[in-house]
Amino acid sequence: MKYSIRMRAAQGGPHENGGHHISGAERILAKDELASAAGELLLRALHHSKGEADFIRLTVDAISPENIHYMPCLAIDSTYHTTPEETQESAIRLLSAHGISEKAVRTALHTLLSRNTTMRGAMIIDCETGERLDTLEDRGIRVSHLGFANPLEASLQLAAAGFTGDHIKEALVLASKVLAAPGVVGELCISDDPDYVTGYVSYGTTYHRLAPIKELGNPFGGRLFFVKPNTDLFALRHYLEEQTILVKSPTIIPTNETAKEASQSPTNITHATLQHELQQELADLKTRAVHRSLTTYTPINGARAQANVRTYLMMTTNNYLGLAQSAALREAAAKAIKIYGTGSGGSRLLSGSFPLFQQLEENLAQLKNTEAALVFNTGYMTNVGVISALVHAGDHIISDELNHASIIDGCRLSRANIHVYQHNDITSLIKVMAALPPTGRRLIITDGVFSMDGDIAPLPALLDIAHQYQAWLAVDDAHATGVIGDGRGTAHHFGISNDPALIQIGTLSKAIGSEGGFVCASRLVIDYLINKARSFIFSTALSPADIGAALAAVQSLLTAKAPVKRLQQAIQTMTTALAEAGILVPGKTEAITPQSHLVTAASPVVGNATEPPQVVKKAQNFTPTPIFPIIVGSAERALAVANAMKEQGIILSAVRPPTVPQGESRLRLTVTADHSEADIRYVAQTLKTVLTQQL
Ligand code: WAQ
Ligand code: MG
Repeated sequence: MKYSIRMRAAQGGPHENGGHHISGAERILAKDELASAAGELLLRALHHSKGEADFIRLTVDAISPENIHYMPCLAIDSTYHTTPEETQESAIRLLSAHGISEKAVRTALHTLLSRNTTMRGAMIIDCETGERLDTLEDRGIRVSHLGFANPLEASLQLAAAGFTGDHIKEALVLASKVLAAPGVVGELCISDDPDYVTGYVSYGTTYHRLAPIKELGNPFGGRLFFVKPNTDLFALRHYLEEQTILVKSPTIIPTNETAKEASQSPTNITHATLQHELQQELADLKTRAVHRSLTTYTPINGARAQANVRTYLMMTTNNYLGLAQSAALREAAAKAIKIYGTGSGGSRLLSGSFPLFQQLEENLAQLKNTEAALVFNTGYMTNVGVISALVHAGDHIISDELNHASIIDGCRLSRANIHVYQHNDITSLIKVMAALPPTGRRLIITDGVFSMDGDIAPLPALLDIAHQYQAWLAVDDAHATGVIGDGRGTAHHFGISNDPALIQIGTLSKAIGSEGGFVCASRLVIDYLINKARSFIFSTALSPADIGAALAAVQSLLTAKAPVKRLQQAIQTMTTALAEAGILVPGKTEAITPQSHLVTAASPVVGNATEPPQVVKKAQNFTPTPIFPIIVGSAERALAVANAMKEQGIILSAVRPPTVPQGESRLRLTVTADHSEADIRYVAQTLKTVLTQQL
């Protein structure tokens, strides 16, 4: 639990009775920091440069963690001048370069400077006209409920950069909160302390200190909050006065001087040594058989591709329904190009949101049974954007140990605390949840179908836990959409209906046969992501061809069941064929022999000369996904088997560390709706032969 402690001090009795305002301050602190803060605030009121307070009111109230929002701190920049006039001109230039009209700044600054009473709060100013919009007279808007998330850390960071004292600390927090307010585009502040002549303007992500902004000894100050026309003043005031905001510790940008010094500092890494280092690292990857390179394939359909005039069976695509080469999607993409052109030309929030987006998002929401959906440019960007928007420093992500790299990267980018639980292990998850501290948002995240193992997350149990521990549950259905649950994904597979705690992520690039990613959730969460997900906000929108094709695919998933049925049939056929070939695949096949517990997945059972062939059958824990992990052990062996298969006209991938753990290198074999029974039997038989040779 956090506590807000506020101090208001005046001379000549309380403010309400005409007392003269001396000082006000607020901290948000842990319980054991309250007593010393109270002492410090009292001292401030009793020894103030504006006089000794004879009225001091201290207020303390508890704030429950779910009502606290966290946000980043503005970056500090500084400019110094010789006279207040120069400084004020500099303030006008800075603000008018950042979305506020010059006239507005001049007008408002004039209003502020020509007052001869001090305001206790800020004026709200129209950023186009300079007109004052609030009607709160001398009181103005009083920003409160704010502080640093970690006051000690913030003080130390600031001190390390040469910034000390309460003025900058309090102003930086206030400015960070104000600039994040709905409608606010900038701020100007002049201290009312007669001996404090440093003020600031803020805009974008910058807190720009300016001195001297007034003459020494001048007891008048004030704040101007510039807002866009038509800003909802009621909502703005509520946010500024009521919403608790904790600001993360600042990262200090170097001033012009220190930046110059840094660029001239000597380095022991020259371009020549750098080149040598890179070559060494690549050579090292090759010796460990984990070097990667690109091969060009010309796709034919979901089952075949050409390379160097040879046609291969493609057993490693995520084009699970073969839609990427279907006539219907080609036509839909071509039609979209004819109508809307080849590029979107801007981010979704600017000019890039052509009409097909809305249709696609409505259809995606319908597919996943949610209120709303939002399309991103890739699945990777969806995970990174959604995670880093929903949780921040001080929050908690609880993540399955085998989650996809894009989830891991999203977790890191969010700066939230990351707690990893054992793969699909509910007991392990509960242990993590029970040990979480009471503060911070909570996000449990899992792949729906795991990309390397093909197994399915136990979503109903995960959702129960999410509810029990007040967490969101995000499921990444990259390999589940178009595949399980009638093609609707993991939630539908388990019969889970629309649930406000559930966030469904997916991709348009795999079974959907196009390009892009998406998230389906409540209208509220989607609106939040539109405003907060940086990978969404700062990307140019996908092109008409991508969206046209995706829309056709999603519409067909909503109506036609045939492609998903064909895929499910291919999964069954491959499972039977691999069992008949005596090949063990976790989640797909298992040995019937009494010693089955001795058979490890790393030594696939195939009929070879020294051991009697074992009987293999469909696994009891069979999972209906198109991913068949054939675990072969070392990276070298995985590569050797993949190369031998390629000679036989079959492409599958050798998946090696770091994608999978050491010693679990595997062949990742996938089937699609386009693979015929004959294709599948040929693959299983060839695999048996090759594995026997390689044993
Ligand atoms: N909410 C809105 N306005 C406020 C608030 C508040 N909580 N507190 C003060 N103001 C207004 C009010 O009109 C005051 O007269 C004016 O701002 C100045 O307040 O990098 O000390 O607390 O070192 O005196 C800038 C630091 C210090 C620059 C500003 O403001 C730096 C300062 P003060
Ligand atoms: Mg002051």
